[in-house]
Amino acid sequence: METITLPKVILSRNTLTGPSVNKLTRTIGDLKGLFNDQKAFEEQDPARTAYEVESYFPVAEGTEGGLFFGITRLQPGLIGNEYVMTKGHSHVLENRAEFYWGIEGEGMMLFMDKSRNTWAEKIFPGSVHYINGFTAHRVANTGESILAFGACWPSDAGHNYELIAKNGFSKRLMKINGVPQLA
Ligand code: S6P
Ligand code: ZN
Repeated sequence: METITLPKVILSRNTLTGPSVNKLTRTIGDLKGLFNDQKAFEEQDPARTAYEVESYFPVAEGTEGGLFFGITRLQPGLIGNEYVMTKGHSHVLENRAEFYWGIEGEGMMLFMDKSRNTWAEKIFPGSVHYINGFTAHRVANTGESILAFGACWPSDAGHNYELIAKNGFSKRLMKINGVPQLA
């Protein structure tokens, strides 16, 4: 057995490469129903990329005790007055926590607890965000360029997209008077 090997995955600023990297692209069309301004949403090209995710799953999904690692590159822009954002999710195993961190660009991390209280933290290169269990999370790009961020989460957390798709967050991140505000 080789005792010195090369890593399976390389993180180069905002990009994860290697044979073990899983890639996912979400288009604007995949975000149907999430934005407040339906008319503005329909004026968008549904095939346009909203974000790309590169993930490393070193163990099988659902494994207790393992970790997953991912990088997301979220495009800038507004749909109506609402910033382009990720779908957002909570975890199937609701007590599972997660770290996000800012790599490039600027944005806002949105949190919502089980009582539907919503709050936000600024994301910027070097910012670190701890997401408690029982807390839904999503990211919005409030800048003029790509927002790249990392995530690390338990391999048995699972993703629950349905709750957010159905009920949304209790507040939206809107551009009001030229600045991001929860409304
Ligand atoms: C996975 C981690 C991220 C997100 C990605 C896209 O747990 O939180 O990799 O999957 O940022 O967001 P979403 O809400 O569409 O999964
Ligand atoms: Zn998560």
